[in-house]
Amino acid sequence: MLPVVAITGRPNVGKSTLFNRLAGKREALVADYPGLTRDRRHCLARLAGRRVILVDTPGVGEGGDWDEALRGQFERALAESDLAVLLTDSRQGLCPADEAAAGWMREAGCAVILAVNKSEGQPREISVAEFHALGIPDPHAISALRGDGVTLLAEAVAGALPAGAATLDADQGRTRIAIIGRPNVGKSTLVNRYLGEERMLVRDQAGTTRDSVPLDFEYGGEPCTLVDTAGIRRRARVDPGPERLSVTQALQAIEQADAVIVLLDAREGATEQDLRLISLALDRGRALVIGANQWDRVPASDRARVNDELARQLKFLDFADLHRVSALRGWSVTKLLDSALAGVESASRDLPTGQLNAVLRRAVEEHATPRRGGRRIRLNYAHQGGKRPPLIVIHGRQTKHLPDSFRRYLARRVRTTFGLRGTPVRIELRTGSNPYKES
Ligand SMILES: Nc1nc2c(ncn2[C@@H]2O[C@H](COP(=O)(O)OP(=O)(O)OP(=O)(O)O)[C@@H](O)[C@H]2O)c(=O)[nH]1
Ligand SMILES: [Mg+2]
Repeated sequence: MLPVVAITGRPNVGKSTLFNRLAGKREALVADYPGLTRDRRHCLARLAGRRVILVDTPGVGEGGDWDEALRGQFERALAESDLAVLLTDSRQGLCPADEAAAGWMREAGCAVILAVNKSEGQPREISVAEFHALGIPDPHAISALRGDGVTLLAEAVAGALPAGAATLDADQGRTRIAIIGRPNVGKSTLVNRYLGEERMLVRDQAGTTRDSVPLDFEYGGEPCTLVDTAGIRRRARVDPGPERLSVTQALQAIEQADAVIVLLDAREGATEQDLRLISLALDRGRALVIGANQWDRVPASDRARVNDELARQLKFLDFADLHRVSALRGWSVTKLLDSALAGVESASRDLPTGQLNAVLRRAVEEHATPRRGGRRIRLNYAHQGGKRPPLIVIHGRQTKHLPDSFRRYLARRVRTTFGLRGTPVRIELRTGSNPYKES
């Protein structure tokens, strides 16, 4: 489990600015796919070397009023967090809403670090003076915009986090599969189907009860573990209410998995939230398979249309298998596992340098790179820089001007040549004669 850090505070104090600064350079080098909804409120970040899930929250409590809907979001963000940064604005000074937020966090028993933003150009003591009244020790004076004090803040946050809880160990030879999806799409039904169907899947710890090693099973001789999203702890300081999409939970599950099954409701097609979940799995580079569930409930006369619509919506995901399934009836549910395992196998493949360079040469012959200032962008040399997902490092000249569409084209060529299924392929471009120098 990764620790979760929420950035909270009134509107306009600079939460999103701080979020963006702490998020830093996106780890992912997956090309941006047109049509993907990206989540700008959650990200994986590294604070003083510690990996965390960072959550940006909407501003609450303007003028001491609590907008009910926003407050609900605020409470849920806190309930899922290990620690909150309460951000205030030194220019506006202490506001009733700051006091309300601090009071509420105290009630909720939430660990809080206070940061006084927009403090550039004045001594720390002056910035923080009136905020001592909030009763939160050691306020930080920062400028999210300029970066002043942000490193110290990040260190303080990292230092205040609980010791790392155990995550599933990557090297136990088990393939870890997460099932994520919006509420009520049928995740639990699918999990039960996998774990209950003894003919199909033999759980390999005979005699162990479901609560001790509940989610290990064997599929086609392959030891697997279902990453249990339902069991991913909700920090139950407040009643979470009816099941809602928790991006934080989904991120925790993605983090622990080798492959992700995104389950959606075929009757509704790929909704914006489904696309958001897909983008989170892609950003993390996980092997991916899509299950269009409740297929048994799509009237036969409507299936062709629903199918076309899904294919159109998910066209950008050309490398991921899409299966029409019914978790309830057991239709095609093993295909999801087949695809997940195939995706992990593809993601782990060795891609020999000679063949990669042949792919690169042919790709550029058949489709010339664009020109930049009269000269073509050059792509000279490729090698594999990593696995799970495959990372292809390409060295050349002026590579930072290569359009995303060309990057996607290269990824597609690599995938088709090597027959990779179910995994994104990352392309990292470098400019410079020294292959190991960053552009
Ligand atoms: N001078 C100064 N301005 C800042 C700083 N941080 C943010 N701002 C500005 O404050 C304004 C609000 O910043 P946001 O990051 O959008 O604030 P927010 O808290 O996310 O706002 P909501 O999400 O609407 O609640 C923007 O104009 C920022 O450029 C800072 O450190 N110094
Ligand atoms: Mg914001």
